[in-house]
Amino acid sequence: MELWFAEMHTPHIKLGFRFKKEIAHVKSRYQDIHLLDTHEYGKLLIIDGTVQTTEKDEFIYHEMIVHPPLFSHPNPRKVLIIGGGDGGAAREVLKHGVSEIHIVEIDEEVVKISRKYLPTISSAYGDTRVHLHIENGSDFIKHAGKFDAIIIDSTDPVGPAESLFQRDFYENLKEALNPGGVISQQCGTPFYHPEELCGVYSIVKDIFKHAAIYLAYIPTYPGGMWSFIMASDVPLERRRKIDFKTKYYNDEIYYSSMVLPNFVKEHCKKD
Ligand code: AG3
Repeated sequence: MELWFAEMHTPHIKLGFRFKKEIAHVKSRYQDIHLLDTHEYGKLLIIDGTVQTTEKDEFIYHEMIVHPPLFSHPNPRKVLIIGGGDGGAAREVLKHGVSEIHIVEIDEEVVKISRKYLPTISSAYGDTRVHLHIENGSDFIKHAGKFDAIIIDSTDPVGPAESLFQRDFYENLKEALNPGGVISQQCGTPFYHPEELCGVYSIVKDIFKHAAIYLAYIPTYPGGMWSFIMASDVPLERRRKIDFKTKYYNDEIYYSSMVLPNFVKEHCKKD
């Protein structure tokens, strides 16, 4: 018998993964979490039926949620990650030689499963500069102190992550940034849900002096094309060249990822 998991991208479209076995299944206080061993993509982490990360393509998402914002900063020291319980974003942040990383993850079970079964993604937890807080990110940010960069590595904007896509959250983020600080956030699939991206973009560009939409190509996420936003009160420029190894991000991609197809520009009324 063949075992298949499929994420519904719309009620009429799904992407299926043939898998060998289910490694773990936990129903936490917040979400339904599965870890599958797939034939094509290595281990696959699923939350509430949506693909979060796979061993084979996680590098694209984790490099792209981290490196464009961090290379926009001349010398990031203290970084906050909201969500990101699997540790993949923290692993990339460590490459910048930062002094402190705080991960605020609402669901401890995501951390436990990742640490146990996804060692290449969760390796940052072994570093003494990484501090984990099991708390709601939108509460944490009100008493968090100040950071050079804040990365919002959340699930989709329904369920536990909903408050991370609302205006007062971004106002609090701005308060929690040091001068020259920068934020980034994943904003979903521009092909199927442009309103998610454009909603965040219109709030963020109101609150910060500079905001940019940028894209990456992620085979296992709905639509394949994925959107992110970064924002700051200083102009978004590449302030350093890369001096470590990556598999997706490079100096050219810093700028080319901000070049948008017309349908995205038009949806977000951006010229
Ligand atoms: N967080 C964003 C995943 C969103 C995917 N959405 C979907 N498949 N419908 C990824 C967490 C990785 N650290």
